[in-house]
Amino acid sequence: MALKLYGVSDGPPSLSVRQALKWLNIPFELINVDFGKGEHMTPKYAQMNPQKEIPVLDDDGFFLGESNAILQYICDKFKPTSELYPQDPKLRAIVNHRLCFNLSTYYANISAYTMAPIFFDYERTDLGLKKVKMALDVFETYLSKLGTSHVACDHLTIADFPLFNSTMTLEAIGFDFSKYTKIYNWYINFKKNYPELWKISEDAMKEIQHFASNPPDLRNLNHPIHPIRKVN
Ligand SMILES: N[C@@H](CCC(=O)N[C@@H](CS)C(=O)NCC(=O)O)C(=O)O
Repeated sequence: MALKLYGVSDGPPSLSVRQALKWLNIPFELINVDFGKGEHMTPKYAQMNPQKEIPVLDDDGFFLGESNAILQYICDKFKPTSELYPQDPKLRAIVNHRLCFNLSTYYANISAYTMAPIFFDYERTDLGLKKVKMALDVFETYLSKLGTSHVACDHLTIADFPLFNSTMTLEAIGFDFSKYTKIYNWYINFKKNYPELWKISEDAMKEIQHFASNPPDLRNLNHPIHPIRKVN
């Protein structure tokens, strides 16, 4: 049975998985999950992913959430010799480290500042900005220390995708990160060198920008955590 990916069109974790599947030429069916309608919060969805988060991969009834785990699984299962997820233990460790860094720090800090105030009733705060700058500083340091063209080595790996998509949300809100020269150059080069992968992120960025100017009406979402903005 064809691989299925339950994804949301403007969600960075979903974009990263789509980019890996595209790069690896793995056929899959993309099932759009309507975040605004709370399709990811239904009991049926929770059967697939008890975290009620998007994306979820369905490999013939094997359900996997957490985009990092999905990225690792699709490489291991379908393209085990691909350079996208190297076998060399040290190189693989750096890839895994950068995936963890994105999940725990980079995306966590950046999305709270870029995405959350677009979709929910949050303000951008000075503390939030400090956290973004801290994340950028650390990422800049990692890139400087390695001195490679990509985030883990001198070629594309699965670690590039999530870090790229987190950074894309900064561009989406017009946040100038050009003084982080290593990040900036890596980001620009990704766009230039992988236009078909950038297209996936670019379409999402346009959606995010649309929502930034036209806040979505999520009053029917009944979200268990996030405060819903009042829309006139
Ligand atoms: N750590 C998860 C995060 C996934 C995630 O947060 N996805 C968002 C959409 S971009 C979501 O489903 N949020 C659920 C909610 O806010 O209700 C991953 O990398 O897959």
